[in-house]
Amino acid sequence: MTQTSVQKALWWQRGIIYQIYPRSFQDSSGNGVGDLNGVRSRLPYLASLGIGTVWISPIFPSPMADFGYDVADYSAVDPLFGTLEDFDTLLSEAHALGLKLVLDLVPNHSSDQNEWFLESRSSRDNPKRDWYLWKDAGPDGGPPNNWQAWFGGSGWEWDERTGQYYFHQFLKQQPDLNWRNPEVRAAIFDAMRFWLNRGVDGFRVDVIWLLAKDEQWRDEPPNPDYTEGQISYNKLLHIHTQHQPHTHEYIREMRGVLEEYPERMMVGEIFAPLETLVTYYGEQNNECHLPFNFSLILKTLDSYTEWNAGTIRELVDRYDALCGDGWPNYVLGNHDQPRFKSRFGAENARAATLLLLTLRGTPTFYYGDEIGMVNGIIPRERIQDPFALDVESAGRDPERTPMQWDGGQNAGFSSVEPWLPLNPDFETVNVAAQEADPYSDLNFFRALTTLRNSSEALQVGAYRSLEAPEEVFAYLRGENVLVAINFGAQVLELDLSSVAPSGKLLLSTRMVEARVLDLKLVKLEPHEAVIISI
Ligand code: TEU
Repeated sequence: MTQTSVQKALWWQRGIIYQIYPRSFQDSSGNGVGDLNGVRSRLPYLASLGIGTVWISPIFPSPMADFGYDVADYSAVDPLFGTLEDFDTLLSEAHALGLKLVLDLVPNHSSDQNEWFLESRSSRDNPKRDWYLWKDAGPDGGPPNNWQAWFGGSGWEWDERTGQYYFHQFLKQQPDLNWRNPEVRAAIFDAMRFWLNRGVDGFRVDVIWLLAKDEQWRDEPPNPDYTEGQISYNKLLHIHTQHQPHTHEYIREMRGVLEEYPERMMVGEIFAPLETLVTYYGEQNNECHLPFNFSLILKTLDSYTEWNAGTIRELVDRYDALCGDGWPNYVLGNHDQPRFKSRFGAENARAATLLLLTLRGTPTFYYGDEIGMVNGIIPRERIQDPFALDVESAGRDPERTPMQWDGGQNAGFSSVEPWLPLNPDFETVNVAAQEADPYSDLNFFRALTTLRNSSEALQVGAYRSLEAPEEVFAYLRGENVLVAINFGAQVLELDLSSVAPSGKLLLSTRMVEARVLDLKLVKLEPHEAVIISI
């Protein structure tokens, strides 16, 4: 790989991305749902974290069937979140603090209440009919083929009035746009320009790998590896609805829109094996700046990656090599996945954070993880996520509970009962309590970002893993930073003297004093991770 100097590195290569789920960050209007002015009031906190970029999940007008991932108007702000003016103020204040701001673009599907779809479904000869995927019934009068929706059941919905089916990969309230139609692409590109012209720094692009569909509408074959208990969507192999060749073409066009502006970026949401994932950089690095790498979360779509030194080393080694000239990136959590502290175990949370922030590439961090938020507990009657209702699981609400600002009423999130229940641990796990404690998770996170932001090796240095005992993952960044993580519950003594005779401990998950270390005998406590300069 070509070593980038820190001066040459772009903001999205250097800076940490922090994801805000706007419904759950800070309510300023007193309705129990977070909003833009709420985010704005927390800008000083965001700046204090040492992050570089804030990504906000969708804020556009939406019936909220999928909480904003069903967009009714791509060029406006939902009144629930505020006004366009609120947005502009937030953006300029964020910029003044040196923070970049990235929005969530949802181009694969719109809301069924979007004007475009209302027109499209109004008659078969409406000029926007072809903006969505309409098909006649199959020979038996049923759906045109066996394509499924992620959230359960057939992906086809019958439209009584016009006597055809339309396709939706998610909820039936989220009809898929027809990306083959150049007018659709132009409309989405105009929406991008609408935000770029206001000064937005880029987009996280929702399900970018699903944009194109098989032009022959062929049935998908059964998945021989399907087992009972997986989501029903996994019964088929999605060879005709995922990773279609035209998708790359559409992404290149989208990239072209970003290139009309200086230094804008897109990060694409893609679930794929690493070998496929890296194809989304584009052959000439002309597709996604960052194709989201979810491998620290998911092994396959239905199984989580375990907190195991060998597993993680193997995937980091493979991924780092596969990236070639593309810039790597890592994610530990988001609004669709259980909190990593719950997945990996509380005892491993700091080590996982240290891992994320010391690997080569851009880290994406989810709001609340810096104070150690865990999955919330959602009583059946308070479930909000439509995915949970469809698949009879806990769904995604547990990772969407309100940010825990203090131990007072509604955790400082809102003056009224929040839209999702607070995690009961908020009285002890909250920002205010952790501000006051120099050894808190929050201050550990800050120490880590401070170190990363001042270290050329951690920001842009090459990555090389080192031979180490089974329970340890150890690697070098650049020439002079060494990271070692104890994945196990035993005290370990490591010999790291092959890289240097001695070093200086810069940071430990235990937040002990910096000190000189003899690398012939480095002692790691259970679950401890360390950063050493050599
Ligand atoms: O997610 C796509 C996706 O694949 C996830 O929905 C995932 O399958 C699911 O959450 C189970 O883990 C994106 C958004 O991130 C998600 O919030 C939206 O619901 C979805 O697209 C539709 O827009």
